[in-house]
Amino acid sequence: MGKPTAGVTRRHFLKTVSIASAAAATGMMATQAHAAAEFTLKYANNLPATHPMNVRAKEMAAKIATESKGRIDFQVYPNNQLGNDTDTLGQVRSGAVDFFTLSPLILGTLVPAAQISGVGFAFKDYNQVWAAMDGELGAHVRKQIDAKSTVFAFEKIWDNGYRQITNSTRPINKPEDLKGMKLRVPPSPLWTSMFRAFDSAPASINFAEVYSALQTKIVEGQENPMAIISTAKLYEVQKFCSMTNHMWDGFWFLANKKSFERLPKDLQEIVTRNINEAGMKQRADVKALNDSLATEMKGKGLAFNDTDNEAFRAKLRSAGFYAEWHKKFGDEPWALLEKYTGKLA
Ligand code: X2X
Repeated sequence: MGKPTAGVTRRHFLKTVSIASAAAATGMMATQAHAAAEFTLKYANNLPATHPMNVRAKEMAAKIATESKGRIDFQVYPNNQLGNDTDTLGQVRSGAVDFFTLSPLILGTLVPAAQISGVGFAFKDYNQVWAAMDGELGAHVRKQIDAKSTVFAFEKIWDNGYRQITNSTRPINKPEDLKGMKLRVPPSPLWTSMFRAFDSAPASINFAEVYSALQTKIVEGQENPMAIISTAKLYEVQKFCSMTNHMWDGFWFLANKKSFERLPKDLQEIVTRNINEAGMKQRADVKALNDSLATEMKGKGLAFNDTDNEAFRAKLRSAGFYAEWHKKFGDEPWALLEKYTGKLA
């Protein structure tokens, strides 16, 4: 700090020095706090910061910092900040990213068995969803993930919700309305297979590129739960929303095994408990939001129509979709799925 210049009173100078010193000290404390984090953990996801996933993730990160007494700096990177889903899956496999929430169907590009929770029209309601995913079907999928990759999934899957079809061309009232429609689907063999069974023209595009693909008409439509149609503002580039509820979808909270194992056991417990607790809160938020948005989305200009699930389910059956995926997953996993859903084909 320089000597007082002519015309600057001594009192003013001392006041400036004390403010500057306090600021420096505060800055130093913040740096020290940051420096105190023994472990910096990066969690990436593909959803807007306003989606309940990120609201709960931020809250969870703060709890982990507090409960670990600052030893963990749990950093949340929403909205594809560290790359799109395909890129980030590679990063969590290598450990460049420590945690990543990913749909079981996109994870299917690495662990095919994980796609079983996304079979079209499988779960009739959330009672069936959570009985299966918190029960033997979820345990089966997590075992496959652990056996086949360098990542593992925490016990409580986070929610995405039931998916609806939006597009800019026509309402989808019956399966025939999907014929030839250029629809974006996430990169996953099952998603592509399902919309081919509907005779549409599915295009695999990562979520990071969906808004622009719809805006430039590379594709006519896409399918997602209402909370994503809203928070990603897809209503700005779509005209119709058909309530097909064609699939329940979730997000496995994935961790790189080596990254997690570097944590001492007490910190592993803090991270595990908070991720599962946040997942349970996020489930409640997502369901409430998905159930609440139709009126608001109508106000944004989306034209809504309901559909007859049975007609779409019958189309999948006649196209051989259920038989194809029963064969791909195998008799035992399929029987495990039907234990919760009832007979599907
Ligand atoms: O990519 C999608 O459509 C999304 C955001 O729902 C998933 O992550 C599966």
